[in-house]
Amino acid sequence: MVSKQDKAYYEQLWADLGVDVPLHDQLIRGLAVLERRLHRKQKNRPEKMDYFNKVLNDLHGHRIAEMVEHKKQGGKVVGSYCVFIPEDMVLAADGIHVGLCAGSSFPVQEAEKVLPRNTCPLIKSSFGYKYIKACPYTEASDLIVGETTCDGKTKMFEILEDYHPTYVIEVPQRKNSRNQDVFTAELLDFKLQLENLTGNKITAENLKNATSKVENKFKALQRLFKLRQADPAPISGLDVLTITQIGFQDDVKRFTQQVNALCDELEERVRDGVGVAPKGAPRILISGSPMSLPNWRLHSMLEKAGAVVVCEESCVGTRLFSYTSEPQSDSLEDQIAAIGQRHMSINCACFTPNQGRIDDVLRMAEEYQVDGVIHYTLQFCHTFNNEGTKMEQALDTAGIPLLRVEADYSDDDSGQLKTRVEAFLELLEDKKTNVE
Ligand code: BJ8
Repeated sequence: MVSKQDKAYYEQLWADLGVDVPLHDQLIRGLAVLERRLHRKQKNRPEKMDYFNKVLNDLHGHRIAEMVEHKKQGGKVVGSYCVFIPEDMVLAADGIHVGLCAGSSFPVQEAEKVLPRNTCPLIKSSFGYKYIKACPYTEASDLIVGETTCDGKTKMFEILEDYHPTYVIEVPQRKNSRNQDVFTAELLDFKLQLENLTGNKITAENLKNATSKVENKFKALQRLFKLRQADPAPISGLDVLTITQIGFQDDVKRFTQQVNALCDELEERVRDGVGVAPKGAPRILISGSPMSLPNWRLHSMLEKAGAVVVCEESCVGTRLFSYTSEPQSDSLEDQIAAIGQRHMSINCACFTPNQGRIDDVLRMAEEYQVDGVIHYTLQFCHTFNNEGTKMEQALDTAGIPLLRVEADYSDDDSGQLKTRVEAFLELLEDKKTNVE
C-alpha cells in the first residue's frame, strides 16, 4: 500500500511527465483490484516473492521516481515493446531501457479512434497508452524504439511517430547469413541513434559490461525456469509472470539479485518436495503471443482449476532469455554482431520458416514434464495464429494434448474460456488415469 505522502509525490511526478493523472488513477485502481484477485488467493507462495509483490504494488511509483532522477542528471530513458530491442546497447549508452505497457484493455477503445478495430489488442494497447497519456513509463521515454516484426506493429509505429519520438529497427524475417548482416547493420545504426540521443559513446568496454549485466539477468531467469521442471512445481505460473513482467521495468542488477535470492529458496523447496500444487497436478506449457500485465487470466483460470503452469514459450518467458551472445573478440563491431545473432536466434512467429519454435515446444514439453500445451494467440495476431496449425500437427504426432485459444483483452469470453480450460484439464486427467 502506497502512503498518502508518497501518492502526492508520485502524482506530481506523473503530472510533470505529462501523464493524465485522473485517468492514470483509474488505471491504477483497476490494477490494484486485479492484483488482489490474482495473488492473494494463491497458497504456499515462496517468501522471496515479497520483493516482487511490493514492486507490483508500486509499479508506477518508485521506479518512475528513479527514472525521473536519471533524467534530471541528463540521462535518457528508452522504451520498447519487443525482445528484439537490445537492452544492453541502451545501458552501454548510460540510458535506462524499459519495456512499455501493452497488456491492458484500458486504452483499447480510445486507440480504436485511430487504429483499425481489427488489430491485435497488444498493438492497440501500446498505442492507446500513448494516445491517452496514461502510462508514466511511456511518458518518461525520451525515445520509443519499435521494430518491423509484424505488419500491424510496423504500421502502428508510423502513426505513433506523430505522437512521440519513435525510431524503428528493421527485423528481417528469414534466418540466414544475409539477413544476419542486415540486422547487425540495423544495430550499428541504432548505436548511432543512441549516441546522438544520450551524448554518450558506446565503446567496446561499456558494451561488454552492459551485456554481462543483461545476460546475468537472462541466466537468473534460466535458473528460475529450470527449477519449475520439478514436480511438484515450487512456484506458480502466475508468480513467474509477475517476475518476468517486473524484469521489463526494474533495474537490471537489483532484479537479477532478487531472482537469484528467490531461486535459492526454490532450490530448498525442490529439495524438500514443497510445491504450490500437489505432486502430479496437471502441468501446462503455454506457447504463443506474449501475455503482458494484466492479461493473465489464462494462468489464473488454469491454476484456480488445480493445474500448474510450468513454462511459457513466450516473450514473457523463454524467448526473452534463452540466448546469450558470445563475441569471438573484444572489438565493438564483433560484440554488436554477437548481440544481433543473439536476437536473430529468438524463435518469434515473425520468422519464416519457424520450425525452431516447434522444436522448442517439443523439447520443453519433455524437459518440464508437461501433460498438455495451450497454444495462445492474441486476436488478429496472424503470425502466431497461423503457426498454430503446424504446432498442432507436431504435437499430435508426438502424442501431446493441445488446446488452441484465441482471445483479446476483454473479459467477455471468460465464461466460455473457463469451460474450455476445464474440459481440457479433464481430458488430461482421463489420459493420465488410462495410462496408469
Ligand atoms: S519477439 S512475439 S515481443 S514481435 S501479438 S504485436 S506478433 S500481432 S508481440 Fe512479439 Fe517481439 Fe515477436 Fe515477442 Fe504482432 Fe502478434 Fe500482436 Fe505481437
